[in-house]
Amino acid sequence: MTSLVEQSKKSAAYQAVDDNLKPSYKIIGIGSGSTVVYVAERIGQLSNKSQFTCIPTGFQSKQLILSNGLKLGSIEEFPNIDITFDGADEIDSDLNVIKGGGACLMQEKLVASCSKKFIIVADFRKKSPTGQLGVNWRKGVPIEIIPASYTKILKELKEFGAVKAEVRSGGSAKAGPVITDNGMFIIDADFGAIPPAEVSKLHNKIKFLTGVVDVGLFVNMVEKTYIGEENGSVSTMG
Ligand code: ABF
Repeated sequence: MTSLVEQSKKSAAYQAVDDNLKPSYKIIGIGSGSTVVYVAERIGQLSNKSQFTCIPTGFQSKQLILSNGLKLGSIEEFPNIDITFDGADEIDSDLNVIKGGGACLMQEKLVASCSKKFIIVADFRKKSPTGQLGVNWRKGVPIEIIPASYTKILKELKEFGAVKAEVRSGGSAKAGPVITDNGMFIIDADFGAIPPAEVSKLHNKIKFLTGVVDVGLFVNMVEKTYIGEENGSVSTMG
């Protein structure tokens, strides 16, 4: 039996594709995570799917494109993307989002920044209940860093007010740090609730630190969000 959360992911993804994928589009960005699985599935059902070239945001995303019979392209060949669909860890009232729970934030931001339209698909748990980031998503802001810089950056994040900041590990003490598709580490930094007006400032401060590759705060990038609600409906913002 499909769970409520799974059903809400599917409804949001299917509606986002149905509402936004125009026949004139050629290049589509495909994000990462468990909600985008349904985006790729929906695009894979279209009779005109061969007209689209899909640009991945990481290894999982590449597999999704191929397993749904879609044409795979690269961001190097196609830096002008018509539309990108991606998931999120949390969404605030200004459509700023936390991303990177799946450790793909750098390539997700690269693809999003090359896209004319950037659409977020998510289940009801991702909408912040207070409109601020860092409320439901308590694991912290994911930050991709160059491995040798972690001691320095952990110290700087604490000076910036992080109540907790740590290098993400593979789940056990023995597993060691998670390594991204780019060969980097991820730090998760918990700043508590971040008011929408402060997100850009925090993003810029972190991004400026030497050793930071990119920050899982996506500011002023999202055009529209599709949220699968608990009652089976899909709500949109933007
Ligand atoms: C990616 O997958 C992320 O940046 C985010 O961390 C996550 C969302 O996943 P899901 O759709 O599984 O909740 O898009």
